[in-house]
Amino acid sequence: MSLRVLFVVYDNGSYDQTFPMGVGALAAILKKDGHEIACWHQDIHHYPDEALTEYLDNNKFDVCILSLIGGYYQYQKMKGLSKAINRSKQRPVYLLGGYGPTPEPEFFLKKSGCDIVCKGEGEIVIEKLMDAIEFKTPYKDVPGIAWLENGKLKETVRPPLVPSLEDLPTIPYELFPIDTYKLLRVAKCKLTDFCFPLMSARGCTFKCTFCYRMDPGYRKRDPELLLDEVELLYKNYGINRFSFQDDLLMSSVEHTEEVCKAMLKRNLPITWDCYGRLNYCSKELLQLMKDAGCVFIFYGVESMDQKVLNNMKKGLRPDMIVAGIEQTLEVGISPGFGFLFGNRGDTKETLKKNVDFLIKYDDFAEKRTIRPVTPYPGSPLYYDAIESGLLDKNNPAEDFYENKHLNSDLLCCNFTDMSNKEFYESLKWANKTLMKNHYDKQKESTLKQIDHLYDNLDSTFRGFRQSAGTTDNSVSADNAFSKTNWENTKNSDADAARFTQSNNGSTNHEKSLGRYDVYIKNKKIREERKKRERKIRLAS
Ligand code: B12
Ligand code: SF4
Repeated sequence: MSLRVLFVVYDNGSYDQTFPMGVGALAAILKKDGHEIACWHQDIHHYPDEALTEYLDNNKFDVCILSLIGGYYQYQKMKGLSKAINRSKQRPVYLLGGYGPTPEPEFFLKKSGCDIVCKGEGEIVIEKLMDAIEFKTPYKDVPGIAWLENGKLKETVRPPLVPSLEDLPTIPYELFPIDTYKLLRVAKCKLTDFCFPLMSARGCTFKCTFCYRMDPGYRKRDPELLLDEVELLYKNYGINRFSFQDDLLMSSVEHTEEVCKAMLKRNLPITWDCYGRLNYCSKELLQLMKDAGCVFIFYGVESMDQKVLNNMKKGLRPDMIVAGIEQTLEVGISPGFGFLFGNRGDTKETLKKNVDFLIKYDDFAEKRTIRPVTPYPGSPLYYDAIESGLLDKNNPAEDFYENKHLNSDLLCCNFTDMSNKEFYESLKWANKTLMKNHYDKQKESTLKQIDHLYDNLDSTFRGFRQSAGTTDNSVSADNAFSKTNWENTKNSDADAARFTQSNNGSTNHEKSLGRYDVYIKNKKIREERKKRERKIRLAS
């Protein structure tokens, strides 16, 4: 016998969608165990919440699953969808899981009316829970879950994490509308790229105070098996741009090297982006990443003030940040910047440092704005907010979700010495300055393009509309002609090349292992030089 399971994928209010990898991971386990899986894709079809009631009334499911992170938007979606599920005439067993419910299971059980909250990584939990549901055995024997019994919270201990990510079954992509998901737009993608998220590892070893890590530790995938999945997605779905969503692909120099080596070995015509750490940057490593197809690295910089960085346990120094960003730009990778305002120690002056930095190093790959820090439930900052009275200690989750975290661009808790009024005035100034800079530069570049078009009668111009609304805003005056609506006319083969499309590859260079060998050689030279310099320093 098997269970009929429905995944409810909520609407993110966006015109393009990120494939829900958590749902995919759970679907892989359910498929392996022979359960029947369906998805209600509100994210793609934008159905009203009530349509879920009708769907459940007309289609019998044993279990329905909602996976949720802890944002205000997801919380509101959860409330509407829970109502729709609970109203159904043949309501299935309703499960919630993910980053949102895990640290505050009781609150989510009560608010959603769901039957069970599943905590942390889900593969082991879902397998055992499905058995308990199917064979009607007690929940208390299932690890990593929480439920209410006569209004009282019951919880079981978390199971150990899956020791090796290689033991997990591959996501059953054939069960999902990948042709829609691959239309996702990401920074520095071309109009013709098919983009898709992927994980090279799970976890993060750093401990930034504002960040909630649901599970401890760090587990990486075998780079060769990771590349098997890249190859499968490229060959089966034409995906040629991979957006690594693990907390930190650059979690260590070693892991970054291994992934790059595997990318070079396969030599697929793909590009990729990832999250990076500035303390692991070196020009050689970044060059290796570039050679392996990396076009964009999103760095969590957070602040350019040392005290604020220390307060949030970021493990970075402003000089390290500047060096890393300069090296990134130098090798030709576009940097993305995450900045926060409102951590302990933040003032108007620290904010100004952030704005100055963003303007100086902005390559216009994305719009730059700064957001207030949010103490997401489960993060060290959440407990700091509770302890310092910024969140109600009797029901912090209720205070967070219902009263304080109403929008990611508005203050949730004020950790600074500024008044809320001063805080907002500062942030308003910062974001206006950043946006003005963005649009000024865009205007400047567009006007330059018009000059270029008519002065040079450039027949490769793709039309003004082609560039409107694209994510490629590479519009600095210097690179005005690398915009998406301009094709490369610099070499004599340009005309032939622009009408010839043998595959939808987004790189124009061959990736070869020779580049890895060059990297290793340069790394050795750099290490030797460092050793020599150290010896001289010690001797003098
Ligand atoms: C991709 C992503 C997004 C995508 C989500 C798209 C999608 N369809 O999934 C988008 C861009 C929408 C997004 C937005 C935000 N995100 Co985000 N995002 C991520 C990211 C990078 C990857 C998520 C992922 O796919 N993980 C891989 C899968 C395998 O893991 P998973 O989804 O957690 O699922 C596993 C478990 O949670 C569990 N599980 C989940 N559901 C269920 C259900 C059951 C029944 C069971 C048994 C188990 C279970 O099992 C799964 C397999 O092990 C994570 C960081 C990370 N590396 O996880 C941040 C992360 C989830 N995001 C985060 C945040 C804060 C946000 C924002 C709120 C930020 C903001 N202030 O704007 C916004 C939301 C704003 C908004 N308006 O919606 C935080 C979450 C913090 C929190 N406490 O919830 C994270 C952890 C980043 C971080 N380190 O801070 N995000
Ligand atoms: S913010 Fe980034 S580096 Fe810091 S703990 Fe979270 S994932 Fe790790």
